[in-house]
Amino acid sequence: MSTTDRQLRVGMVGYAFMGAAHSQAWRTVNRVYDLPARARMALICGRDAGKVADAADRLGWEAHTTNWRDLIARDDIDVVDVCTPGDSHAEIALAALAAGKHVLCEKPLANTVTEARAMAAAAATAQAAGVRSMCGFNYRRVPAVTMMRQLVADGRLGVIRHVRATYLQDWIVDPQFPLVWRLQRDKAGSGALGDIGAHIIDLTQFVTGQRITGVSAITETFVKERPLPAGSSGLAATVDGAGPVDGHGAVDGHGPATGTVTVDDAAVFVARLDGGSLATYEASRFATGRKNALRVEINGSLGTVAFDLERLNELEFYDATRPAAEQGFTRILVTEGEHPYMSAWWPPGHIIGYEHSFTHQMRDFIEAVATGADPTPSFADALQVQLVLDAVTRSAELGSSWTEVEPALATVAA
Ligand code: SOE
Repeated sequence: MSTTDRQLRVGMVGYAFMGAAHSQAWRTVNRVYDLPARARMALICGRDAGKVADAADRLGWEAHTTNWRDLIARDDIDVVDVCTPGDSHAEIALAALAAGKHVLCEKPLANTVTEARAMAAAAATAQAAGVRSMCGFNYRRVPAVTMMRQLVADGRLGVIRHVRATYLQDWIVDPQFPLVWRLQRDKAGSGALGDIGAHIIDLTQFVTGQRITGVSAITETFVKERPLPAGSSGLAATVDGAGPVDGHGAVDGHGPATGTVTVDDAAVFVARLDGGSLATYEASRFATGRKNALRVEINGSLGTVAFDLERLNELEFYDATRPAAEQGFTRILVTEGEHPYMSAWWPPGHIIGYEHSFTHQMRDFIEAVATGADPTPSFADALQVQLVLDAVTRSAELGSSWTEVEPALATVAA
């Protein structure tokens, strides 16, 4: 589709789930959208030479390397796409920005506020030199979510009173699920809170145009010890190839070694937003049966809009301004040409999927970089999400707003 000869040569670090999702988007974006530059999948980087060679072949990258510093040092790389666990986001992104590379960094931006502040500051400095950066909160770019934002911005909901967001998964309900990097604070920063809670924090702020100003939170780690992954070896065990964990008990053939889960399995918090809304958030990896269930409902003085990722082509919309006899939730099928992003895809009614949000993300990134604009969400936007994550963690640790319920008197047995 793209008629331009201008190329953006991309170097991607990481090749697991997000590396695959980003690769699909880099492969597709210029075939679907007519953009002022073409993404070239120049180089993929990963620690394991064999695995990254396989990934290059499978995902469509021209070359591969095991050294991200070499990737950043090359003058034939324009964009660095960071798809690694959170503990390396800052180091890689800071080096890339310093080298004048445009950066797309997966969410959450970092594992700590300190890292996120440094990244946001470096991005601001680089921006002055025309270097662009963006954080990969991809759900903003589901057409129905962008439409939610438009409905709110157009005043169709009136004054926003409630924000209600849940993101529920169940992939670690089995206590025998091993201690992978996402369950280690030093690798992931936090658990469900930063991994999937970050999405609903960003998404609700994006949709409402409001920012969270305060939270009261509780978190829980339901399963506190887990088997080390196969191939781990005692105290120096590596987990999922992501680095050492403090495994307990050497693997000496007498039962599997285990390690301590150092992150939350679930986080629940209430929040106030700066536009006066009250909000509730729930992020859990123990919602048995919920595989990747992100739901958001916004209640306003004039109406309600609701989104369910499992029905991502649809919005539920309640317009309280309609004649009483006609009021009710309508189902908007967000596949018309005038809907966000949809003109490039199929005729109305031909639905799209999860992976399209990444293609939309790359579309907007390429267009911004090629036209000298700043893509969103910026590192500053992502820093604000990190500040919310930090506030939730501190609130849960302090337990300051927690009020015990007076135990009921012993009830008479039924
Ligand atoms: C967690 O399982 C996860 O992969 C998140 O890390 C992604 O951001 C989300 O899009 C899907 O679920």
